[in-house]
Amino acid sequence: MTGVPGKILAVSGGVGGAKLALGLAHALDPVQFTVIANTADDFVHHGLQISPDLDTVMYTLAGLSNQQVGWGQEGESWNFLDALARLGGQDWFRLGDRDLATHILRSDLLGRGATLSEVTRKLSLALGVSHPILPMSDDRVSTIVHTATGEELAFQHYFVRDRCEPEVTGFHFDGIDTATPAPGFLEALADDDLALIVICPSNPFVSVDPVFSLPGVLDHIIARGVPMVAVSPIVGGLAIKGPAAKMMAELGMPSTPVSVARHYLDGYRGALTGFVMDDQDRHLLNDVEALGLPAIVTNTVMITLQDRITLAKAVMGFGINL
Ligand code: FO1
Repeated sequence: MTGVPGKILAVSGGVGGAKLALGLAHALDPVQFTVIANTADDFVHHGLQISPDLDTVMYTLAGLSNQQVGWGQEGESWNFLDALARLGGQDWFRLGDRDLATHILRSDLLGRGATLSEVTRKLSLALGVSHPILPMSDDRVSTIVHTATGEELAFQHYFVRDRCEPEVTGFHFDGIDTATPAPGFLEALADDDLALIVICPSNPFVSVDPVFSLPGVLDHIIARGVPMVAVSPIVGGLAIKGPAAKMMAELGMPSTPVSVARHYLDGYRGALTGFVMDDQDRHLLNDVEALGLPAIVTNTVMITLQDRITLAKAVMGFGINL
């Protein structure tokens, strides 16, 4: 389906974001749709440059992603990790044999002077992904998680090694003040044909906030006045996947779509113009609209590919007309 006048830019991080990105990719031509992926989850592990949210959206659009957990590749083998553990190496971050090729090639190319954007383009084209996937920045930005014990954790240590168990008190994004949006990101925002920005159902704090904290991004969006719609990652008081609801509770927020809407409204200087929430939260629609935010209720729980495509079309139909 195109039928959509203009271009769509989606901001995605994590598994939930990639699901909607896939629905949008099925509904839009490659010239119409670009994904901006969070890179503040990135880290160096075993000497390898690992970009989980870029890989999750790349594998998902390539049809290669593990359907059970959403990250890594389908049909993986684990010989590398087993051999590494036998040698006494760290095996808490599970790198499959096929996935390892991505990290090795990315690390090799980056080490020889390529930018993250150039590497992402090479890898995604090699995997047959025709819709452009851009890192939010080619500069290193690292989410640091502040915990109740006072310890500050690198994101993957919090998320994977410590299984999201530490109590969160806040975050900061190391490197954000000097990071610049990746080539193509600001150009996409300046494109006269840009009709809509979609914030996918990703973790607001650690997947979405880093992207909009990049210097210049919100300024460009506000100057353009382009519609921007967010899909709630919280359904019925829970995150479909990941620690968003737990983080909200620890930050003193009710884990509801209303809190997500308020977080984006307060944080993004009025750039948010619409909100999409699940049927299960229909009773909260008035609370969101009372914030002055137009909202719709639809099915946002994406089990099947058709769910992804249907949600994508609902988001576009709503957002385009804001
Ligand atoms: N998430 C986990 O919970 N456990 C893992 O062992 C794990 C390994 C992994 C390997 C490659 C990759 O691209 C992602 C991986 N993830 C894993 C997900 C990763 O932690 C992402 O940061 C989350 O998806 C949140 O964005």
